[in-house]
Amino acid sequence: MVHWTDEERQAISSTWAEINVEEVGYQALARVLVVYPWTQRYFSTFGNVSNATAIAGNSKVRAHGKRVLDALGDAITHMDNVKATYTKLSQLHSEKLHVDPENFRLLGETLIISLAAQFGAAFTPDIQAAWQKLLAVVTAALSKQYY
Ligand code: HEG
Repeated sequence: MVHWTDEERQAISSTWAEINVEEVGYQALARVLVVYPWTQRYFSTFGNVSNATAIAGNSKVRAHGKRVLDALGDAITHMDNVKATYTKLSQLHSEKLHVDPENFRLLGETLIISLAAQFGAAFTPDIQAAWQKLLAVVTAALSKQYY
């Protein structure tokens, strides 16, 4: 089982308390779509996501960014049990959505960049380390039901 120190729990909960999940979710997802353009193909039902301007005006991207961050909130609520929390979500991404699990890691990286952009110097190396660890746990849990 993953061990979390009090400092790590505090770093994550204090950051989480200060973010707007819709805005940060949108920022992270928009960066994935622009920086790693092959991810656009998973969102063919969302209409035009082919460039930064189209993505900025796409309400489905915004809604989905919020949904992803709400799911991340479930992981934060269940930090000691992320694998079980994500069993169904992992199955969905594997069996129905056929999302290559490498993309979970990429979204984690763009989320880190979105947090750094919001918090600036307050996003210290220690706080980043706690978030990198959480996102590694999330990525592993979302990848668990792939075979
Ligand atoms: Mg996924 C649906 C969470 C990364 C592509 N994603 C969903 C849903 C959730 C979710 C909660 C809705 C599930 C449902 O309908 O019951 N996604 C989620 C998390 C993360 C993630 C927590 C990573 C931290 N997803 C992710 C990535 C891609 C992707 C990296 C592709 C590059 N997700 C994807 C697609 C859908 C979902 C295509 C279906 C969207 C739709 O049709 O509405």
